[in-house]
Amino acid sequence: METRNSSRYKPLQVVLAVAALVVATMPAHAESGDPATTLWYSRPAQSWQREALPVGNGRLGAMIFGGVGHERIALNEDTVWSGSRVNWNRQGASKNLPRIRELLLAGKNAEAEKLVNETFTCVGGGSRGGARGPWGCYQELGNLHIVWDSDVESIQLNEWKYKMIETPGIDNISQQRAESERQVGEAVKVGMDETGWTDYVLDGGKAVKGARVFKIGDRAVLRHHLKLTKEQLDRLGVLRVSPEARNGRVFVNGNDVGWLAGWESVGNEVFRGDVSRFLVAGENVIAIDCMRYRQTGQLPLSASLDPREDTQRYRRSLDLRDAVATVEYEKDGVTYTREAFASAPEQVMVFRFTANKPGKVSFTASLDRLASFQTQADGTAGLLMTGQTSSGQSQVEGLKFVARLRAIHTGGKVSVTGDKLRAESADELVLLVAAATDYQGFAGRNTRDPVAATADDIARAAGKSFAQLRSAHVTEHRSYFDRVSIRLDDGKEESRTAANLPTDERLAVLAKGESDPSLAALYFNYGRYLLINSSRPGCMPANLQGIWAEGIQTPWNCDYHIDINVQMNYWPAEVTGLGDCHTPLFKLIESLQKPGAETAKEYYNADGWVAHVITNVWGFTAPGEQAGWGATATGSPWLCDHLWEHYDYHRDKEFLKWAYPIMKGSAEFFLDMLITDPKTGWLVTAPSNSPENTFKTPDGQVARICMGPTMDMQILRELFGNCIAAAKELGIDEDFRERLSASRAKLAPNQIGRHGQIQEWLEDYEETELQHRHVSHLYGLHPYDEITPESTPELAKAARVTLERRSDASTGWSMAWKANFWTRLHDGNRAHSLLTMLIKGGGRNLLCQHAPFQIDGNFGGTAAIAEMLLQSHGGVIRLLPALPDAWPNGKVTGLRARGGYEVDMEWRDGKVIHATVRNVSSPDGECVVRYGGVAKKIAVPKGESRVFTGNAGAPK
Ligand code: FUC
Repeated sequence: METRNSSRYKPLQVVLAVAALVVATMPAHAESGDPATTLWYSRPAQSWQREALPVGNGRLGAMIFGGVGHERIALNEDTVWSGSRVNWNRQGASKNLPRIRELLLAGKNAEAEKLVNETFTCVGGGSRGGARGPWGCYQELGNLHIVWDSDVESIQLNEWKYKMIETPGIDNISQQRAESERQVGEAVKVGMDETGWTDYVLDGGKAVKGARVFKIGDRAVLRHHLKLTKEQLDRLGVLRVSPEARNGRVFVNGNDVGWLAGWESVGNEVFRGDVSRFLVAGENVIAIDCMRYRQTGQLPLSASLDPREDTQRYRRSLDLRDAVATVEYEKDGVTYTREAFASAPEQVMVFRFTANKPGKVSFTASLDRLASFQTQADGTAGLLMTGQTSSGQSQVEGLKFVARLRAIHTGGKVSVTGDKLRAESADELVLLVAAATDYQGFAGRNTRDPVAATADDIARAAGKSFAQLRSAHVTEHRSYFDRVSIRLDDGKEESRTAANLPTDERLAVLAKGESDPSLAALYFNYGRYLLINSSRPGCMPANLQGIWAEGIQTPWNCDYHIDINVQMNYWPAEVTGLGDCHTPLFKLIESLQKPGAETAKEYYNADGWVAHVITNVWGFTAPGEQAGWGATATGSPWLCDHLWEHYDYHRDKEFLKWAYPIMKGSAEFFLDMLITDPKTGWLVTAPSNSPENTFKTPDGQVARICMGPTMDMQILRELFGNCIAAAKELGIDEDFRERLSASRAKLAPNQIGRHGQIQEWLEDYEETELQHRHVSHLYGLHPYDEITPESTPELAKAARVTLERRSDASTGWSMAWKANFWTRLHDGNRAHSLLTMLIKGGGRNLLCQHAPFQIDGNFGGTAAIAEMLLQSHGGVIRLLPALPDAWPNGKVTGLRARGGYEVDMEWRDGKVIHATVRNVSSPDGECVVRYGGVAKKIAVPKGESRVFTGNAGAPK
């Protein structure tokens, strides 16, 4: 095979030139925007995770709410982490390994689990310490608040009364719940008797009377009586509750007006909504049903009734091709427009505020954060926010972060007093925000002086006009986004009508069971958009929320879970032509080798390197803190599969030369770690888990620790196979290849259990939770391809049984994985049904809700859509392998196939009418294309294409 030593990607200039041409010639979108590339709404967002719209440039991110009187822009930078490096390895853990294995071989799983818990987990608390410990947590950078001038004063809601909701004497959980609900239902009613309630008085956000610490799980109802005059009623109407509330609901005069969200509310404003239609002149009762959800603390600490935000023609949108979020509305005869984007060329976020009449932009801007920050003036037109996260260790400095804001105005004036920036009567105001930290690691910016770096960023960007900044940004973004296009259509008038509705209304149409194929196209495009903007080359890999996170203690620390989640993030990368956005993950994998080699020695006395279930930006590779889930050691080989996949799509030997030693190190570890099960003679991993799942042994033990779970064996067959193929490609390591082949043949095989299912464990244990979200034992069906309907029909049938038994409904990412499984079984309708459940279960902003927001489901859903249209595993390019009936017509361009090909396709009435296979980088150009049950071998020289028309089985 030919060796390419040129860069793996097209020269950027060429891409940019092409993209610029496209920008210039594209027709303008209609009012509602292109339904496959526009998210839009007719009201502001209330919830960060379910409604706000994300913009990003791979490193910097913002969530746009579009509030009229108060715009909160939640800011992120991809290295804002707490924690620090420590040694999490348990010294000498390997001396316990023989005993753990002995117990497992003797079938004493529960005892083995106990011993693993005592002697074979990480030290230092692992991820449990979260934001406060050395493990750390990816956190918000802060918030940019824009409070527009108003001549109406807010009313602070300070005088509350509360009552605890308690259910003494009831120990049945569902009865407890029903009783709590009953009490809450009573307590929020307008005329109820408040005798015996405790006064709870606030002043400036602090409790001055009735202060009390509420424990996790404590539930209380708070009530506030508010007298409003007719005049006040005309001018006030937005209720705000912040920042300490947790799970619960808000009631106005007995009407349920919305939720106080759970995870997302780790301190930020948690409720903001126009409640004017529920208010009356005279006495009003505002009630909050509030439960402390994840942290002990106070009840809501600040609430106000703010000016009404009556507008006409309000529109909040995100254009995925431009990567620009826009807010537009009319107020008192003036049309206001805001635009927001995060520029990769300039490394700043850009926010522009303007109106169609001069002198209308007047507001106060501020930068804040939930904790650990100071904001000060930065010259006469800027603010500087600095701070430090907690390192989790007393002698170690936390990471320093900086956000710097600069205002550039046209007309009017700008001034700064203290930590506030005022814009008065400007025609237009552009806010530039730069941010950086001093994180030094495997990726990210790696600057030691974030104060200086942000000053440089701002100075550079401030030298350009808004139009220049915007057009450079759009061109650069499109150089990624326009690599692929998609159109899905069912030819129905109703679908076209639905497609032109605001995005939240399209979701409602979907929930009614009606169709809107272009919503799936939008979801697909959104997945590409999110990947481009959370994982550009050189940036940190996309974490559990990409780069978007709110709060200090974020869900699961917003880290990298390597037993499905971070891998799923990258499933769409190669097939949608975003192989370069895959590279941040490779940097993470590369960085795990060194700590992973120490872990391999300390726990297994093994060569090579290993990482288990979770990792962070501090090089964590030890087992997790609990035996029940922390012992899976195949996180690292699963990661290594991504290295091979990247090679397989591009056939770039330079990349393989770089990646192979990493893969080899992972294989070396398992050659040492595997043991022989004397009962069968098979090689198995021990100890391990089938990710996060529990079983029951025939003698009644409930355990999670086991040997040789099916997933491990599948991953190792894949790793060893890939290493053999890679070493062959590179013409090296013949002896090692032989060792791998010999061991590979002895790995415990896939087995079919007593229900006809793919067995999840080495033994046919009973599952304690049949519908568990992880379906790890189908790894061999997807992403690996050792189970296919064509090559292993019996196993494929068993995989079907497994999926039926697991059932469809689950958490976000789990449904996304199931959609992918069904595509590999060529059941497009079932995949479509799962995809629909996934989309419906997401937020109004289409962000996948685990819940809470977890981005893996977006990426998994995007990959599933690609797999419905094109598959290329096992050396065969399959056109429309799992097309659902719901998408009879469509067109896709730019999808990538393994081997180095790019495919465009158009289909009508479920049949391909036109397809092009281009050889982008295959050295030999020989490929097999399969469509409609017919496989053809064709030759496509490098740089050329083959076109298929009519029945695509017959190349022209
Ligand atoms: C794994 C999953 C959970 C969640 C977490 C981030 O532990 O089992 O469902 O997605 O990762």
